[in-house]
Amino acid sequence: MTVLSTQYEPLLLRHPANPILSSKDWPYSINSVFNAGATLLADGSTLLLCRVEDRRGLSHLCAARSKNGVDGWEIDKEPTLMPSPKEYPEEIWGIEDPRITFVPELQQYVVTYTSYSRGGPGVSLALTKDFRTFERYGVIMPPDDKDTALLPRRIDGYWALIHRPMTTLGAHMWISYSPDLRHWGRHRLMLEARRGAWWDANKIGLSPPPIETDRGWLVFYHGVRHTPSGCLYRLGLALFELEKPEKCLLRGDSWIFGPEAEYELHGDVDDVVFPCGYTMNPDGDTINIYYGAADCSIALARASVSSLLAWLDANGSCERRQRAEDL
Ligand code: BMA
Repeated sequence: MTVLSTQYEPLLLRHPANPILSSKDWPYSINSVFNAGATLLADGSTLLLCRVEDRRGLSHLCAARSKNGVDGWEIDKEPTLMPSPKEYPEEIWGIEDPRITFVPELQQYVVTYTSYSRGGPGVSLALTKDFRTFERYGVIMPPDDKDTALLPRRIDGYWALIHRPMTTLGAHMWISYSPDLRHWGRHRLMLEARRGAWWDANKIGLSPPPIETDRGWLVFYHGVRHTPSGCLYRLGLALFELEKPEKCLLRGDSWIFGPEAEYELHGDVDDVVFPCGYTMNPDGDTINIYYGAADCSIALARASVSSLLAWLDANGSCERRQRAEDL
């Protein structure tokens, strides 16, 4: 049996300037801004690709750039990536929740995002060098599927994509492989939602893209708890094998970050923390996690990768490993 550590110091520290971006900062009229993908640009500045919901209820993506990743944001004057339902009918009800992976082999950023189609949410992919022009590949995973990110390098010669299809098995995390980013196969169940009263029962999904460490891929995932007053979105942690990322090495039992601050508790959707991106500081250990708060604003929390790994060692177990491998 796993013995829970008695350490309760917070692993993710909220930035005092939170929330760092909201609708009042926007150069054009919007309803809300949240769930942003994040990356560092070649000059060391931070780029957020923000999900912006307009006043019709449809979302598009808009880039914001800052030298220090905290303030002084320069926001594109117009939407950066709009849904194009004429060419991509799966984007008819908007595009949402981008994740960004810089891929050294391609010298490009790969953006995966939710395309909201008549059939529900699907996964779309686009490549960009500068977040000004994009090469769209269209839908790569049919509905109902979302919460996707590409790993930054090939595994055994194939690109690897984490995603969350809804199947009769439930809302679990899967990984799929491709030779060319267009054709996907070798689907494997990666991490299952737990059941019953657990904080991550029934529905989980990848949060930011995985962080490559020498011990494995460190993965933040969100768990959705259904309560009589609505859903509670919280974050958990797991570690996967570097050259076989469907293999879970450790999974924390408790959540490590949940809605507590006013801007996380109250908004268009109460009780939501939803990170889609992180950046790494030059020390190679401090990460800046950008998260949507209550579907209304973007907030920032900092964490140390070595502390996250130490927490997993003290609080993680391999309980789910066998089952996921069996399927
Ligand atoms: C999820 C996604 C997120 C959203 C969250 C809370 O299913 O749609 O974009 O932030 O719900 O509403």
